[in-house]
Amino acid sequence: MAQVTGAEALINTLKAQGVQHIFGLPGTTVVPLLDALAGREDVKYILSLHENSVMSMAEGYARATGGPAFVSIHMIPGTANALGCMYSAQRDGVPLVVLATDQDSRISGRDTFTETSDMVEINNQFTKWSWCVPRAERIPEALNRAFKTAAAQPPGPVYLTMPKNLLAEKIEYGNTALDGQRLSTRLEPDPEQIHNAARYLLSAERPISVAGYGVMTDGALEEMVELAELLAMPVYMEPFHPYLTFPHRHELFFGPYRPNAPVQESADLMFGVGGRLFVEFDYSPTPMIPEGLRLIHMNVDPWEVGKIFPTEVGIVADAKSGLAALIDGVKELMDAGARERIQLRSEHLRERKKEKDASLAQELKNGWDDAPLKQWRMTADLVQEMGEETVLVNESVTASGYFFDYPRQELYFANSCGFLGWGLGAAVGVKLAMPERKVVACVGDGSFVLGMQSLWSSMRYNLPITVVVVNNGTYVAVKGALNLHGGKAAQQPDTLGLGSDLGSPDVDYAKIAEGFGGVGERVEKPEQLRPAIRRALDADRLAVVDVLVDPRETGYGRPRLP
Ligand SMILES: Cc1ncc(C[n+]2csc(CCOP(=O)(O)OP(=O)(O)O)c2C)c(N)n1
Repeated sequence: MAQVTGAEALINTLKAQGVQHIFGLPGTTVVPLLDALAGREDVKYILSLHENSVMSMAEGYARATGGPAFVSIHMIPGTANALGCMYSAQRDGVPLVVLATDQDSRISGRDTFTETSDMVEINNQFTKWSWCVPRAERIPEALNRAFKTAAAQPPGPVYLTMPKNLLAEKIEYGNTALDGQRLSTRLEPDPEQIHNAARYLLSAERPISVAGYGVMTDGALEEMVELAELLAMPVYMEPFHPYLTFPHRHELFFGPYRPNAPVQESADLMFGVGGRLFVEFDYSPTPMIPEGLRLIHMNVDPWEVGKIFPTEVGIVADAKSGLAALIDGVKELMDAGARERIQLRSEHLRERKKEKDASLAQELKNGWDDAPLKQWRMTADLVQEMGEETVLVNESVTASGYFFDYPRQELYFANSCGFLGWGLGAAVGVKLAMPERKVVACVGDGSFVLGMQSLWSSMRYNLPITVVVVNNGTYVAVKGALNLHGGKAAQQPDTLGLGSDLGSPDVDYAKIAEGFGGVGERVEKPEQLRPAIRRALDADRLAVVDVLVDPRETGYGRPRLP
C-alpha cells in the first residue's frame, strides 16, 4: 500500500483498466487530475473544444476498439453539453465511463458557482449506472465497477461524479486485481428455445431476418452469413443502423427493413437478431411488422425481446452464441424435404435480388451527371474512391440511405439515434483507435456545423480525417417533412425554407477547415468529386471536401421537393 492522492489513484486505476487516453474538457474541478497527469506518459489527455466533441471522440474510439473509453468533464456545464452523446451511447450500446468532477464537498449544497442539485439524477435515464463517489478511498472501487458495468452486456455509458476535493486527498492505494472484474460478454441461449426456433425456421415457407447492431458488436457477422445461407433467408438491416450488419454485396442482402417491400410482404416468419424490432420514426397506421407474421427475436437484453410485438420464440443471448447455437440446431433438424424447399427458395431469391439490383441501377441513372450533384452520385463516387481499406463514419442524414454498396462492414460507423453533431468527433476518435487506416466522415452541412469543434482535435493530435460535406444549403430532412406536412408553409418556396434553409450567409466549409489548419476545396460538378476526394485522402491532414448537392432531394424513397 502506498500513500497517493485521489487523482493519482484514479489514474492508476484507469491504467489498470487498460485506459491510454482521457478524453476531456476541463474546468477548475479537474485541476487536481491535470496536476496528477503532469509528467505521465502512460495516460494521455486528449483535449477537445466542446463536450459534445469530447464525448463523440470517446464514442468513436470505443466503437472502433470495442472497449470502454474514459471521459473527464466539469460540473453541470460539461454534463449538460455531454448529454446528447450520452443518449447516443446508450442507444447504440457504446461503453463509456464519464466522470464529471463537482464542487468541493465542504461548500456544496449552497448553490455555489456552476453547481446544481442533482447531477446523478440527470444521468439516470441515459446510463447503466449513475453515482456520486462519496469518499476518496472509494475512487478505485467506483471506477472498477464503472468499467465493469459499462462493458457488461448490454454495454452502455456509466456516469460518475465526485467532489473535486476527493482528488486532492491522500489515500492508501494498492494495485487492484482486475481479472475477476472482466465479465464475459457471451450469454448462451436456452437450448429448448433454440430447438423451437430451429423448428420454426425450417418449417417456414418464406422466412426473413433482420440483422441488428448486436451482430457487429458481438462479432457475429460470420455466423449471421452462415445461418442466412443455410436457410436461404433474406437479410435486412434495422431501418436505423449504427453498423452494417450484413455484407452489402451478398445475394441474400435486401437492404434496410421497410414495411411493405416486396420480399417482406410475402414473408411468413421474421427472425430478428441483436437489434430492436423496431425503432419507429413516425406514427403509422400500418404496423412495422404486419399482423400474422410470426416472430422469433433474439437479443442479449431481455427488455428488447417482445417489447412491442409478441414473439413465438424469444431468446435472450448474445448474437454470436445465439447464432452459433441456432446454426447447430438447424443442421440437426435439417431433412431432405427442408433441403429441397431451401434450394427452391434460394433460386427464387436470386431472381428477386437480380430484379431489385437492376431496378435500383436504373433508378440511380437519373440525373447522374447533374450539377449540383445528386446525393446518389455523390455517395457512389465516394465509395468508389475510398476503396476497401478506408473507414466511413456516416452522418449524412438524408444521403445516408444511398450508401447501398459499402464493401467493409467492420469499417463503417454511424449513430442510430438521430443525435446530430456526432460524426466529426466520432471520426477523430476512430482515427485515434485505427491510426493505420484512412478515415472519412461524410456529414450533412447542418451536421458539420453542429460538430465542427472536433476538427481542432484532429489537427492538434495529428489525427487526419477527410470530411465530405453534403452541402445542400438546408436541413432538408426538416424541409422535406414540412413539405409533406402540407400546411401553409408548403405553399410557397420562400416559406418552405422556414427554419431549414442555411443559404444566407453561404458558409465556406473549406475555409473553416483552413481556419483549423487543414485544407479544403469545394466541388460543384460531378467530374470534380473523385479527384478532390483523392487529394483529400492523400493530404495527410484534416481535409474538407465541400460538395454542392441538389437541395431538392430529400433522401432515398422520399419525394423530391417542388
Ligand atoms: C442535435 C440535433 N438537433 C436537431 C436535430 C433535428 N434534425 C434532424 S435532421 C436535421 C437536419 C440536418 O441537416 P443536414 O445535416 O444538413 O442534413 P440534411 O437534412 O440536409 O440531409 C435536423 C436539424 C437533430 N436530429 N439533432
